[in-house]
Amino acid sequence: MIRQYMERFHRIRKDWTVSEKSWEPSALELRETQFTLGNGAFGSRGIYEELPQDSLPGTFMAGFYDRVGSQVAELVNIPNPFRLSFTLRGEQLGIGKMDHSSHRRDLDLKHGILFRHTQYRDTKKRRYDYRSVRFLSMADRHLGVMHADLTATDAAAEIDVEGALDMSVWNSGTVTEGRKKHWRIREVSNEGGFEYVRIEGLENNYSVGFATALLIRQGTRKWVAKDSHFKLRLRKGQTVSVTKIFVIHGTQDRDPDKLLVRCVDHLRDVIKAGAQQVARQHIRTWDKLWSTATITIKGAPHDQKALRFNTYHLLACAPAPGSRGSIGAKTLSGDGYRGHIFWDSDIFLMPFFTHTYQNAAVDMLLYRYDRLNPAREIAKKFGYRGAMYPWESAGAGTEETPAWAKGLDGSVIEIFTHEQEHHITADIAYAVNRYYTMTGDDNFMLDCGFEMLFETARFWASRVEYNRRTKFYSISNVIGPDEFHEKVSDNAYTNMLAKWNLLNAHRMAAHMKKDYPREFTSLCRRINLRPSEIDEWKQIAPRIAMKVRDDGVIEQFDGYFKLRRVRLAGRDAYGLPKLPKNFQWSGVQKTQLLKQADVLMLIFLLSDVFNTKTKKVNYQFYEPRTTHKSSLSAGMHTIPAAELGEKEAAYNFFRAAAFLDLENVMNNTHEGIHAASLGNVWMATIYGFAGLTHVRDELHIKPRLPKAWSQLSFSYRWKETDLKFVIEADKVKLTVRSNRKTLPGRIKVYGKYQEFPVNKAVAFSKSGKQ
Ligand code: IFM
Repeated sequence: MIRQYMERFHRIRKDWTVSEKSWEPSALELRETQFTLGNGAFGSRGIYEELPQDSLPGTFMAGFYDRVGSQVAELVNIPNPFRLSFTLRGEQLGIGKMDHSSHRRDLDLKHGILFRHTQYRDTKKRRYDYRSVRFLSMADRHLGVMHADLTATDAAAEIDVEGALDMSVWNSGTVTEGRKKHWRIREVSNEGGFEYVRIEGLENNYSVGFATALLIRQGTRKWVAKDSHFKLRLRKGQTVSVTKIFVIHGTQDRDPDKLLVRCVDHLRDVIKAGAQQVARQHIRTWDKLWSTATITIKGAPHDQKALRFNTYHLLACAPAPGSRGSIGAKTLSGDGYRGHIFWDSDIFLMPFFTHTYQNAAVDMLLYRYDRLNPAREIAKKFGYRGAMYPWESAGAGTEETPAWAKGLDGSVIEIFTHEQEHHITADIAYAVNRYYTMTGDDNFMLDCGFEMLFETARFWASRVEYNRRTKFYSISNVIGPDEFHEKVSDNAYTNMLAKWNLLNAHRMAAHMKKDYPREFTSLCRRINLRPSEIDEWKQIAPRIAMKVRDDGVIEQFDGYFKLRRVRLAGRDAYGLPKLPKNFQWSGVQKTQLLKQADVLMLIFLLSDVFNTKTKKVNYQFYEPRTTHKSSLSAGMHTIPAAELGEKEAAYNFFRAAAFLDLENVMNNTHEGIHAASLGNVWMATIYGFAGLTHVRDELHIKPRLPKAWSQLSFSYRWKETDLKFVIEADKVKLTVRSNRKTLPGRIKVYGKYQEFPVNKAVAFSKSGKQ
C-alpha cells in the first residue's frame, strides 16, 4: 500500500521532518506555505484536503502567467488538485469542522512527501482514524498522487467521498485590485472513468488539462469512482482507501483534443504502472538530488533541520530540466510578488544551482537569454542601446512591475523600481559570467552567453552620462539594492557593476575573438557590434564615478553621507537591529537607514577587488545602518561578518535567514517562501562559514565554523570536478573527484597552496598537512 510504502522511507526521522503537531487556525496560511510540495514544473501549497475556512489553495505551474484583470501579469493559480472531502452520517470530516483527539502533519524534506494523521470524534463521540499522504512526482513532473485511509473505529458508518478538482481558487487581491481568476473552464468530460478538465488562460489561450482518477479500495474490492464521487458503508473497524492520481499538462496547441489524449493516456499509463512504482521513482529522484545538495552539520540539530528545510525548498522550485524557466521571488509556494522573477534568481539562487545541480542553472540563464529581444525593446523605449532587462519579469520578458504596491507601513505607494532599478541588467551579466567561470561551459557561452554579455555592456555604454566638469561618467536617477532611496545618482553598487559589466564584456570579446574567431565574427555581424564599440567599453569603464572617503568607506550614492543618521535601538531575538519607537517610514529616504545590503552586496560580488581593510570599514559603517527589511539582507551579511571574524553577528545573521520561513521572521511567509533567502542560507554556509572564495582561477578555503557546529560537510561542483568537504574547527578534509587529469585551478587551504590527488581524501589542519 502506497502510504505504508512511503512511511517506510520516512520513518519520522526528526531531523528530516518539519511537523505540525496540533491544529492552530492562526498558523493555517503559514503552514500552507511551509508545507508546499513542488517539482519545479508545479508547486502546490500544503492545504488541508478538506479546505477548512480561510484556506488559501495555491497550485502554480511554472511559466503560466496571465494579466487579465490585474495591473501586470500574474502567475496563475490553477485548480487545486488536492481537494478530497469525506462526509460521515452528514457530518463533514475536517479539521476545525469535526472534533479531533489528535492531529499531526509531517513534511518529509528528504522525499517531498506530506503525511497527515488526524483522529476525529463526531458529535456522538464516535471515532474515525484518518491518514493521508501526498506528493508531486519529481520523476514525472506532470504527476501528483494523494492517498487517504479512513477507518471507522467505533461503529459502522455511511460515508460520502468527493474528490473532484477544486475550482474555487483565485489569485490574491492586491492593493489596487480585488481577487482574480485568470482562467475559464473550456471542457469537462469523463473519459473511461477519468475526470478530465481543461482550463484556458483568459489572456493567451494557454490551455491546461487535468486528468484525475479516484481509485477506491474497501477490503478486497477495488474500483474507480465515477465523477470522482462515491458513497459506501464502512463496517466497524473497516478502512476505506482512496488514491487520487492526477496528471497535468499545459500547452499552447490550438487542438484541444490532443491535450485530452495526452492527459488521459498519461494517466492510464501511470495507473497501469501502479502508484507504488510512481512513488519509488519519485523517491529515487529526490535521493539523487540530495546526493549533491546535502549539507550535514554536526552539533546543531536545529540549524541542521533549518538548512534541510531551505535546501528542500530550493530543490522543490528548481526549474524542470529543459524548461528554460527561472524561479519567482516566492518560488511556486504562493502568489506573493505575483510570481515575478527578480535579480533574486540571478544573484541569490544561481550559486546553489551552479555548484550542485547545474542543469537548473542553465535553464535559469536560458530563461534570460530567451528574453533578450524584449530587453532590447525596453532599452530602445528608454532611449538606450543594447539590452535592458526588466526589474520584474514574467512570461513574456516585458516589464511587469506594478505601478502601485503596499509599503512597509501598509499604505499604498507608487513604485519606481521599473524606471530606476537598473542594476538588474548588470546582475544578469554577472550571473552569466559567474556561471561560465565556475563551469567552463563554452557551449552555453557560444550559444547565448557572449551575446548577453555584449548586449548588456552596450546598454551601460549608452546609459552612462559624461560629466564635463568632473570628467567622470555618472549614472543618475537610479535605485540601488537599498530601495529606501529612490532617484539617486551614482549608486556605488550600480556604478561598479556597470563598470564590471563593461570591462568583462571587453575581456570576453578578446577571449572569443582569439579562441572562437569564426563564431565571434558571426555574432558581431548578427548583432551589428563594431570594434569601436568594444573599445569604447574599455575607455568608459575606468571613468565611472565612485566616491570613497579617506577612511575607505564607499559612499552608497552621491549625497548619502549628508543624510540624517538614525540610531537603531537594540536587537531582536535574531540579533537584528530594531527601529526606534514611533519611527515614521514616510521620511526614511532622508535618513541613512538602509533596507538591505547595498555597498556590502557589491563588496561580496566583487570580493577580490576589495582588500580586507575596505571590507572591514564598510561593514562597520553600513551594518549598523541596515534594517534588514528585505529578506535578501540578513543571510548575505553572514559572509562579511564571518570573514571579518564577527562570529556572533555572523551566526545571528545566518539564523535570521535560516529560520526566516520556518519561524515566520518577517511575518509574511503566508505569501510564499522567500526564494532569495534560501540561496542566502546556502551561500552563508559555504562562503561564510566554510570560507570558500574564488580568487581568479583559484579556490581558497578558510573555514570559520560557528561555535555550535562541530562538523560541516557538503559537496561542491566546480568545473566538472566534485569536491567533497568535511570541515571541523581546525581541520579541512577534501576529496576531489574528477575525470580531468588536473584540477580546474589551484586550491589554497588556510593560506597555503596544496596538491590534491584525485579520488583521495586529504586532510589539513591550520598548522599543516595531516
Ligand atoms: O528583489 C527584491 C528586492 O531586492 C527587495 N524587494 C523584494 C524583491 C523580491 O524579493
